[in-house]
Amino acid sequence: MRLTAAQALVRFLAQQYVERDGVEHRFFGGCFGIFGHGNVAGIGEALYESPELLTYYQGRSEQGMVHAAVGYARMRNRLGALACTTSIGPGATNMVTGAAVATVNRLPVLLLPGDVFASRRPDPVLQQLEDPSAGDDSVNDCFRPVSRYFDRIWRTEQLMPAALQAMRVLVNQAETGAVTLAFPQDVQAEAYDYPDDFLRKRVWRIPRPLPDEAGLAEAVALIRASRRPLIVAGGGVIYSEASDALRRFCEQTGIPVGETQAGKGSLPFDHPSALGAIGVTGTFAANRLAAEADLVIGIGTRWSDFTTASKTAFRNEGVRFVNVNVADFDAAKHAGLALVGDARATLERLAALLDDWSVDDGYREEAARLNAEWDAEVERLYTLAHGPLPAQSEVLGAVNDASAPTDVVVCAAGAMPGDLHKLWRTRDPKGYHVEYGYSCMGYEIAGGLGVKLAAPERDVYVLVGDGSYLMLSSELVTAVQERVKLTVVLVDNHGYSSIGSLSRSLGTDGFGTQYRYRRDGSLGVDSEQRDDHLPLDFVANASSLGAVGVRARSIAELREALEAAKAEPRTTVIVVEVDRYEGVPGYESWWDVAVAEVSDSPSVRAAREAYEAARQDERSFV
Ligand SMILES: Cc1ncc(C[n+]2csc(CCOP(=O)(O)OP(=O)(O)O)c2C)c(N)n1
Ligand SMILES: [Mg+2]
Repeated sequence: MRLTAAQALVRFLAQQYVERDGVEHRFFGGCFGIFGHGNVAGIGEALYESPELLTYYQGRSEQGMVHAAVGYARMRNRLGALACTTSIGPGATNMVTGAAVATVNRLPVLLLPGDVFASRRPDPVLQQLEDPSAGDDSVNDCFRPVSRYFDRIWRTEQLMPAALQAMRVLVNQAETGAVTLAFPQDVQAEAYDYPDDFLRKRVWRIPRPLPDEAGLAEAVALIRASRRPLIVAGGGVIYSEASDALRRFCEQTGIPVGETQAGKGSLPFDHPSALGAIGVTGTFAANRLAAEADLVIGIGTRWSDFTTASKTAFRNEGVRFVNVNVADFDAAKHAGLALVGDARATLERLAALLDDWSVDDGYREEAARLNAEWDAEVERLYTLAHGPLPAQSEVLGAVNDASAPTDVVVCAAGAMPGDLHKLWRTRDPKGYHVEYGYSCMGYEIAGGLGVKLAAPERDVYVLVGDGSYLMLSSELVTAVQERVKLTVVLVDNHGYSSIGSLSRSLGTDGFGTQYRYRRDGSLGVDSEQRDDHLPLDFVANASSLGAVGVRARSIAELREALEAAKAEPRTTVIVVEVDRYEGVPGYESWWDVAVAEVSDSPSVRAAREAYEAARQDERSFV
């Protein structure tokens, strides 16, 4: 079929399907795009000519489009994705941050940045970077380290192998992440006779690989020999739809579970084996059992420093790790016994091999008791009745109360991810969506849009700080345009409160973290009581973008506004001011943030001393 390369790509994408457990879906749910000279007449023309092939979504910012695609892919458990097309130059590089979000979180997105003329005829074109020493460099080379696969389509026929490689990586549960096909604008528009074979329907089967029997036998022996084993459930449990298998495994063996950010929701919050969040933002329940665990079974986790409390969480002298992971890269971490395989299939196999074994009753009861004690702490923080401004934890409590079990809470950066990790009562494996692999400010609203596009039947609650909102809230307009309803709760604490409290703990007094006017040459520090916050009106801002803007002056007003938002078909932004200094404490955990080794400031010197002492507890696990 004689098609332009762009037309062929769009036809190809529309014909890609995935199948897991006998259920088949189309892989691409559409294509986000912002047009410029680098794609308007290529991919833009192809989408215009055949709108039935791929739904076109118009973005506000290229970064926001990729966030939406990331949210979509995560909500679809990596079995669905969106493509993103941009012009060349700034439109393209605006996607680099989004690419990193996708790749760090191991979520599939297909990026199609336009690129400079392959022919080089009109060089330098508008927005072209000229490298005097390399004619084949363009700004799109920035995508290489943040993509799991990168190619540039120099020739029309080269589209075919590139598109097939792109699909191989996108659907590969171990490899997936951002896939970038840089697409020179002249090649997009050039025609070629594409064979029918390239354009036929293609179904990619998503396997559930099992670790080898010898590895399983070794793991079973380690589990049988352990007295205080602990599971750390990561995002892989959710993506593999392994939460039921995990619950059965825990009920059978009595092994309790701590959850990472991506793994939160692996067990419902009130399950007796659920210890909740683990690590820096963990509960005392999980962190106490982690400290004593003699065997740690990581399932689908990449062992970030937040999960391991910078390698201080696991203090038992002889602790060993067993890592169930579809990616051998992650399975090998912490010198663990690597069980390379799918989470669900591996859990089912382990359950069969351990059907006569369980932890002792005392340990089982200890976990259940800790679960109940932790929930009492959640209740306390949900109902602090702090004044005059409420505490953030009360806001989370109100949103948790207002939301249905299958609704989704979305967040990414600031103080809320940690508080949500600790306090959110998760009742459904897909109910908790905090992007904490890259913790990218500005993900919240755009990511929430992607979640809602993937799961229109669920209500989506986006929790966003004032800082994140100011960084990237423009996809609100896309939500309005698509009549996609989000309920956004904007927590206003006049700046970067999370970094403010981190700064105070490291001796630098919240410097540079408040939204204030400059006075006497300075923006001030936290110990200086000033009341000259910037005159930001987020209610007016949200309303001006077409959302319903509402101010809540108390928790009671917030509850009313949340109820009103349920009945409202449009996107609502509820703005609530909280007490910046009333944070949720940490629970028996530590995070390694490097402190200045020399400083004129006595508070920094004191922080450095404490830092050096705390670092003594860091372990290497090699
Ligand atoms: C894009 C990006 N820039 C910087 C950071 C570092 N950072 C983490 S939280 C934070 C402040 C966030 O402010 P806000 O959204 O108001 O949340 P709060 O800390 O007040 O809860 C910053 C600057 C980040 N995570 N992402
Ligand atoms: Mg803030």
